[in-house]
Amino acid sequence: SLTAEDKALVKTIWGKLNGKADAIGAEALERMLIVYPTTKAYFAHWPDISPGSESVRSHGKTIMAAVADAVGKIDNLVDGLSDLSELHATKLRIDPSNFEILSLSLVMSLAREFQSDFTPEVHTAMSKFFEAVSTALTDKYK
Ligand code: ZNH
Repeated sequence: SLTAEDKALVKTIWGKLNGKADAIGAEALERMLIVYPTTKAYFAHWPDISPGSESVRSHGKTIMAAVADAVGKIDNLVDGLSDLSELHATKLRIDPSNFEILSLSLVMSLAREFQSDFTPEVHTAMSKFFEAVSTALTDKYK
């Protein structure tokens, strides 16, 4: 699980995003939809699912706002994300294996943004954080 050092690194990286969060969220979403095409089925109701589309950019922003919120709740993710878990489990019915896929895409996009600042320690902290977020999001699945 996340150590105090991991949590500090996650908060530091998030603090350095400086307005780039939305673009990184959109890129991660584009990567997910292209690299793991089965994920496209969940977004079939969007008018345009292609990279750079309004839907993709807007949802990238939504995801990153939720992740920012999760950073603030890093000490209690299961309780903090319970409504979002409920939504994904019952209304959206997202197969939980997809959380890992989006996490990988987010780590990839963050690594591209941070380049040499994305050290193995930061990589570890971010991976563990997204794993904890994913675990919290699956909490309401029965
Ligand atoms: Zn999800 C939605 C978050 C993952 C799919 N999402 C959503 C939202 C949010 C989120 C915030 C909104 C809600 C409302 O509106 O209320 N997600 C999230 C997060 C994550 C996720 C944080 C992790 C990290 N998702 C996911 C995945 C998938 C999904 C993996 C698949 C693949 N979501 C989804 C959908 C939706 C959502 C489909 C809806 C959208 C629309 O419709 O537009």
